[in-house]
Amino acid sequence: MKKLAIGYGALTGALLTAPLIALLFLARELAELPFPPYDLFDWMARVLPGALVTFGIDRMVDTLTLLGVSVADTAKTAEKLAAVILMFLMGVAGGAVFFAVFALRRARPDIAGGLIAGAMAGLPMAAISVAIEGSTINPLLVILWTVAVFLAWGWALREAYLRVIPAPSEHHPEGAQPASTIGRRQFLVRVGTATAVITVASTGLGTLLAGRARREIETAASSMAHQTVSTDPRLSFPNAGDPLMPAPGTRPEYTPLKDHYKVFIRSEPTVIDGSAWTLPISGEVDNPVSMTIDDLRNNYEPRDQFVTLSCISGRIGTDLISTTMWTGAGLQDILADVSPTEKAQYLFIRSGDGFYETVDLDLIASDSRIMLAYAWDGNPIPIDHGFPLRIWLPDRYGMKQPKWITEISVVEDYRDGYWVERGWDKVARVNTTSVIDTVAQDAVYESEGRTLVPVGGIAFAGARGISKVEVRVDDGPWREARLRSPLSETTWVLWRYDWPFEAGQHKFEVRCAEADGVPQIETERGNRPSGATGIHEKHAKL
Ligand SMILES: Nc1nc2c(c(=O)[nH]1)N[C@H]1C(S)=C(S)[C@@H](COP(=O)(O)O)O[C@H]1N2
Ligand SMILES: [Mo]
Repeated sequence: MKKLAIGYGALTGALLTAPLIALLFLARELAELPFPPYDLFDWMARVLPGALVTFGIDRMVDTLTLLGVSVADTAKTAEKLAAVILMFLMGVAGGAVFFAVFALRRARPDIAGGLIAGAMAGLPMAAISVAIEGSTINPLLVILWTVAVFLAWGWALREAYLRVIPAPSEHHPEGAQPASTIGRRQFLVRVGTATAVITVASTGLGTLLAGRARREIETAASSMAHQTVSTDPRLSFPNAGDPLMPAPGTRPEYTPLKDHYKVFIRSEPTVIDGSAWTLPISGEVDNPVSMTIDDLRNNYEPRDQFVTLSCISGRIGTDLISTTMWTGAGLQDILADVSPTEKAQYLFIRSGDGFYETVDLDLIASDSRIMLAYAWDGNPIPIDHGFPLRIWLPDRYGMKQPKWITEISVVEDYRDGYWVERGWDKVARVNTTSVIDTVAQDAVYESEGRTLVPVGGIAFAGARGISKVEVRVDDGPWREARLRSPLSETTWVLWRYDWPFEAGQHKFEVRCAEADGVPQIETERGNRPSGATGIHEKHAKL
């Protein structure tokens, strides 16, 4: 009977947890309530050791890459699926444990038993949601809703137990059919049907509503757009006159916004209502302020900058690198207005998703390009990329550059940022890297009696510029590639090398040097803690 009870408990857990998750999803889309599966998953990612989380992410990226799917598009989907499955399995386990406990004790659970089980799940879950959602949702609402929902789950678990597990008096000698078998079967079929209906209906309705809040904010943001940048950056590329055409198959020099890579710590991007948002800058300052997005736009000379941003977790040849035009207010100008005190040493920046970083005031003083950016590609920064405000630091990996900024404190003491606390580099200066995008076998052409294959890609050295790119085929001599002038001194450089065609299987390698001649590090090194180094290679059969 005990084994049977565990089995029925697991089944009941499954039948109750599926509609629970679906209802939580619907509630989130209807009323912007928290979605515990994501919160639990995000919380685990936050509290587990950084090395373990990175390991997990890397294995997932490897798997996705092996499956041949785009990491950028699929990683978050896989993560969300994992979050939902995790909560479902916890519900299955919870049901099994509940049934096992009472079957072992040969006790009938009373209402309190069910509610206690619900509270044991609901209270920690509520605490986790409050911790993760931070100030974005009213904590009292989060607690009430989460606890209520899980209490209902516990209550239903107990009701199911009473119907599924026969009372001890009904026990029959081995082999005899318990009288309740038929009733139990009918009950489970009924619960199963109700489960299916609720799960499908809630998921369907939730999907229909999905992204409602987000769309409202997007509409509001785009109505601000006309105040942003006057010219379309794509109409005025500064290097438009450069005659060097990239090899066919080279990535776009200016990344279409929808293709810009995305990295964020939570399962979903953080949605901030730009019209209600203000940025407090306080702490070690003589003149604390609170700025609206219009203050930042109107009171400071807008700075446009073509920027290549990259992620420290990318391996050699990664997709986690993109280029667009950033517009914002110079941080030196803003600091001049708030006037830091003698003691001030750092900015401590907090974000709406719980992310944080420290920026050295000396760094800001040394580089007038550092800005608080409110526009990308001439429009308000997209929600996924940090609407309404993010910082830009030239020459640093993305991990040092908070999106969705909600608060800036000027402080005396240094504090490690979110990823630094999890074992990544304190400075996170971009490693110089070069990548082969294409060996354009379909674009082979004749020139001066020779057959040439265009080979091309990018090279990037943060804000240090690129002076040279070299290509080597089959371990032969390094040959210099031609460089296209970049969009700015802080973007990648497109290069091209036309290789004399030889049929067969070949290995192509690339390396580069910074503007002052410092070569890229050729030694192969993994991404953690300071970003990957090594030579990118591509194999092609011609
Ligand atoms: N608030 C916040 N800012 C953040 C992050 C984040 O998770 N939360 N991720 C950082 C990392 S690791 C990178 S690589 C860049 C990515 O910016 P993007 O998604 O706009 O490309 O944002 C950085 N800023
Ligand atoms: Mo990153």
